[in-house]
Amino acid sequence: MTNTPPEELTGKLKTGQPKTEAAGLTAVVKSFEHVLNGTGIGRGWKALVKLNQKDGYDCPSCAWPDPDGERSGVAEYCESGAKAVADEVMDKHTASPVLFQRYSVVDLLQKTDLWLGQQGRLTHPMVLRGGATHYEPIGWDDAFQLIADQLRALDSPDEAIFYTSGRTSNEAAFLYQLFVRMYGTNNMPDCSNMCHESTSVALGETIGLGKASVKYDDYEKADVIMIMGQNPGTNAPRMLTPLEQAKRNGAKIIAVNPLRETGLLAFKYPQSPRDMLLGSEKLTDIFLQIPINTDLALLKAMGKILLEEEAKTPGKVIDRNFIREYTADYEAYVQSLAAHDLDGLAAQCGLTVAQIREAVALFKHTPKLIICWAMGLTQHKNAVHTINEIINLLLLKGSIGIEGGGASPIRGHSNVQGDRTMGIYEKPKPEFLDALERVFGFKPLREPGYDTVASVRAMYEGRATVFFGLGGNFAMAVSDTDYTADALRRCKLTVHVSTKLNRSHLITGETALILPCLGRTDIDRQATGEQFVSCESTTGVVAQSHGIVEPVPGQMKSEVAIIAELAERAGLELRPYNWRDLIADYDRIRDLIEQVVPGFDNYNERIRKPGGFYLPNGPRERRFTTKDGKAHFTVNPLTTRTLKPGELLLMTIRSHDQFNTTVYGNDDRYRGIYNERRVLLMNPDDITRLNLRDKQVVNIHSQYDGKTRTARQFIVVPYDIPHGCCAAYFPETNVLIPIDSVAEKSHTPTSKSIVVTVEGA
Ligand SMILES: Nc1nc2c(c(=O)[nH]1)N[C@H]1C(S)=C(S)[C@@H](COP(=O)(O)OP(=O)(O)OC[C@H]3O[C@@H](n4cnc5c(=O)[nH]c(N)nc54)[C@H](O)[C@@H]3O)O[C@H]1N2
Ligand SMILES: Nc1nc2c(c(=O)[nH]1)N[C@H]1C(S)=C(S)[C@@H](COP(=O)(O)OP(=O)(O)OC[C@H]3O[C@@H](n4cnc5c(=O)[nH]c(N)nc54)[C@H](O)[C@@H]3O)O[C@H]1N2
Ligand SMILES: [Mo]
Repeated sequence: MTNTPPEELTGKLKTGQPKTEAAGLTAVVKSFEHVLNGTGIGRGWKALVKLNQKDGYDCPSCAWPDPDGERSGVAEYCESGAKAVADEVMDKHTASPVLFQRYSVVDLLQKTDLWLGQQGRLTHPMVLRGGATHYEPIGWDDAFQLIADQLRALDSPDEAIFYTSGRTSNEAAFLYQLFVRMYGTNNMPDCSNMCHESTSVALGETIGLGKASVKYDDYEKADVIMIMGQNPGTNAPRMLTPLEQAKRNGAKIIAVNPLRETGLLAFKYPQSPRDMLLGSEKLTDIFLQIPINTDLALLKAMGKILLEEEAKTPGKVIDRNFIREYTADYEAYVQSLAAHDLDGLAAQCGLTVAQIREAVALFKHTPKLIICWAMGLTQHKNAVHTINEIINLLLLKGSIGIEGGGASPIRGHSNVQGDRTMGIYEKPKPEFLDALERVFGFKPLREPGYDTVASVRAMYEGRATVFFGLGGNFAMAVSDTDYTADALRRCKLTVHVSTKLNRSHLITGETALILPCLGRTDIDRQATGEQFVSCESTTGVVAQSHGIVEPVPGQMKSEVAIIAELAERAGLELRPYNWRDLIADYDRIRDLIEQVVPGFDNYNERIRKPGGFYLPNGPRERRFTTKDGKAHFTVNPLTTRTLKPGELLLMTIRSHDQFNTTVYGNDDRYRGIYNERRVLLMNPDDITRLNLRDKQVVNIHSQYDGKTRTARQFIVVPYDIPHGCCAAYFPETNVLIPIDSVAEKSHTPTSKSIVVTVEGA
């Protein structure tokens, strides 16, 4: 049986010049096009105008915050947000029982991910019974009973795995982890394990909190913003608004990326008449186009230059008072830098020392430096080290805990950060478990559970036999697609709580269930009336999200209701509460959260204020909750990777027309690629050197521990990318990433550095 999307080419690839500015009118037109393709004008318009408004819903597309204070008066949307909304509100088709009657699971596996998504919202609980070829409808009660029976039949609760994707609300996430811990396991892998886990580990160790230290307003107050390994034009377009504002206030922007991403070059704000008339704002002042995974060398070089400059003009460059009062291990850091020479570091990142000096000159004399980063840094073997090195630089400058400066990881999924705050974590902190024990009177398991990669291994090796996914598309999102698919197929039961059909529903255990749920945009009515939920943005603001469109006809339930009913059916007694009462009124869930999670005092009152509230953040006030209360400099080994002749380093990235594993279309407009996703972006010199041709169809191989993995049928496209590097889209290339190839400490799959060879197909 196939695991991956069909390996057919569309035969329609067109390429053009990459765009030089992001957004503008085309983005507005595209937004409406997407919405109107899936639904009528009334419903579509309603959905768009309520996006990120104070009486509206939190945009499902990314975790970028709203401006501080009130939420925007008019809808602040972007093309990516509009696509995500269109994907959810579509009602021209539904993936109802008729669809599953017409197509067997094997038929559906032959379809592309784009096709699966286009079938519309899931409407009824469906079951695939052992040996059956088709999913068939099942009543909710029977579905819950089936899961409860299976959970009860396990020898140990640790034989079940409970995955979470990052759209789940705080309320649902809290109930989910409570249910799972009452059941008796910490096997709670989440999409964070594949995403910003390296960030959480690095920041936790160095500054005591794995979250951004900046607020939204800091962007407009910064003197220098360095954007590393992130493509905001596609993946966080609303971030371009404060970047543009920062530029107007005189800030300088440094971008570090192997690709000249359009959103980093220039931006035209689609909702500003001024921009539409006067044209785009140039964004990046210095572009450092470095080869994949050489950021560590660059950051070390920057630190070395700062120290040199400080020696020339003592007291003018680094913040000695801050270092003395708030940090530890400075000496070790300084000493470790002495072992490297600038020329060597610069050569490793393909730059001249002069180029790096030019960048450092921008922040030499100001602490108002923000460094942001995303997947370009987190998904490498040495990711934690690279992020540690960002912190070294910020500590040298005293940039943490000041206005206009700080560490700014840009989270991906819209509530991935909130889910962690709510306790979705395979390694829960003892204080969190103590609080659960105090409030709910049960003894939660203290041993850590499986993270994502460990879960796959456990299923593959038969140590876990039930997989439950709250959102997401596990089979496609995780590395080593064939291995992961085999792991899922060895399960007794796989269950997915989902809004839309995806490939994970088709790669099943002996028995499989699809439980359809309401999405962010849907009105959620319960016994006491309409409910709202809450989400946390990348800067730690918790705000409410209120569905605004009528759900499509069907039997969907809210995530909260699904979890609470399942918990009840599993016989878990919630003293002194009652699962049903929690479904009736989500305020009651928020009351419980308030008792367990610090920072949520008067949750129900504060969540009703427009714009929500900031969670406490130690580093923002220079309170570093590490073991000794200090922020830590770290010494991070510099590893160099030498490629053998014929080898390239592959990064797997997102196109402009996808949200993670959800494919909206086959274009990547900003990069000038149309009608095809199976492309391999290569440096023109490498194409010649490897005897390949422009538009040649190739197979890509990765070798790891003596095993060859192959992704078939990709078209070579010459692109402006450093020598030795190449890029292709995920999830199609996840087949190439060995399950064991993970970042040190964080275990994040190394999705951005895979050694590959390429040969004509
Ligand atoms: N429209 C849309 N929005 C999204 C998503 C989506 O799929 N679509 N996904 C959401 C999620 S979950 C996430 S995590 C974020 C992801 O947001 P991004 O992190 O922006 O996503 P990627 O496409 O993985 O892009 C990584 C960027 O890092 C660069 N890069 C790769 N390797 C390196 C390296 O070694 N060094 C440096 N300096 N740069 C490197 C790539 O060229 C690319 O520009 O976006 C969120 N928002
Ligand atoms: N090679 C490679 N692999 C990667 C990455 C990479 O850059 N390269 N990026 C990684 C990253 S950063 C991430 S975050 C993961 C993403 O991994 P996941 O979070 O598992 O994947 P998504 O594609 O976001 O999940 C999409 C599915 O979620 C369901 N869904 C959407 N909205 C809702 C909702 O409101 N409720 C529920 N219950 N379900 C919903 C829909 O059914 C949809 O099909 O992928 C990772 N995988
Ligand atoms: Mo992510």
